[in-house]
Amino acid sequence: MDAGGKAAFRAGYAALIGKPNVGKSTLLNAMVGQKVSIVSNKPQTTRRKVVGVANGPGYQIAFIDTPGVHEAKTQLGRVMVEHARMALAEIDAVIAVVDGAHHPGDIDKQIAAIIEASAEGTPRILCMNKMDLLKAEDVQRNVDAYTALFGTNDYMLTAATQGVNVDRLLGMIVDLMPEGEPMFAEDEFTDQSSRFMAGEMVREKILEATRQEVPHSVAVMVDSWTDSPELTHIGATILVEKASQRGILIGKGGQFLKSVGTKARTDIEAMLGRSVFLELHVKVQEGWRMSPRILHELEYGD
Ligand SMILES: Nc1nc2c(ncn2[C@@H]2O[C@H](COP(=O)(O)OP(=O)(O)OP(=O)(O)O)[C@@H](O)[C@H]2O)c(=O)[nH]1
Ligand SMILES: [Mg+2]
Repeated sequence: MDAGGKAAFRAGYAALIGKPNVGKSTLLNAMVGQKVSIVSNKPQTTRRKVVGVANGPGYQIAFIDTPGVHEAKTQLGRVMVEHARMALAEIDAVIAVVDGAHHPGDIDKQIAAIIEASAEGTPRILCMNKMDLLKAEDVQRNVDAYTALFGTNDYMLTAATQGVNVDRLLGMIVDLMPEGEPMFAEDEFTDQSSRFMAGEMVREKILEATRQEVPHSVAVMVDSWTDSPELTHIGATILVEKASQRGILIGKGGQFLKSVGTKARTDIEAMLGRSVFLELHVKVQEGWRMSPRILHELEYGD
């Protein structure tokens, strides 16, 4: 409170960290109030740090979405886990996001250790997401296990897809933010370029429609962007690792690629607020996940 009794503005950074597929990006989008980070039912959807800004009465929180922490087997995987670790530096709150419907496993223990090592002393909140899948008889057992593991009694059960308890979680996070001025302008809701987001929207549509190794083998590179008075022409190359994957992505008579293109174009048009012509090509680039140069070009590197 200031001398006039008015609560001071709160502003700060909060990082979401957890296993792949627990719902970190879904939560981020729900708290920001718009689609910032892509979501899919495949693990390892998010591949780099993504900032999404939530503005509300008396506060601004810059949320940092991170790639799911996993046992990395490729250079891409190592870079992703490093992004998650780096996101814990110089923040005001750590939000450990878990799949509340399942008991903690080895990776959760590793994540607790990473938080301990990289964000010691930073306030932490446990978010037990997917509560819609949590059986009543498991609630106490899982709450006890996760709060003990992450060393906090501050937890919230959420169902991010339905928006359940997201406001309450947000309220807990606001309370942890220091007093300060907003860091971002009102209309600045992410640190990602429109170009990067357009590529992500294409990748999201591919993740939704493919299985097994294919989602992990796909990357999207936006290689041309031309604004004309009527529309924006975007050219993007979809990288895959094998000729067979190229076949899957093109599909019979080009149908698969056409369908991905149509869905992604709709999202990109909504983001840009103008008509888009989206031109997609599929290219085989063996071993791109091991190439620091290509990872850098894809903006996944440092
Ligand atoms: N049933 C249920 N599903 C959810 C909930 N929150 C997210 N999901 C789903 O879980 C899947 C993963 O969501 P994401 O937000 O992409 O998960 P993530 O933690 O960002 O995953 P990575 O980026 O791979 O680390 C998607 O299919 C979501 O729709 C929830 O509360 N309940
Ligand atoms: Mg994600």
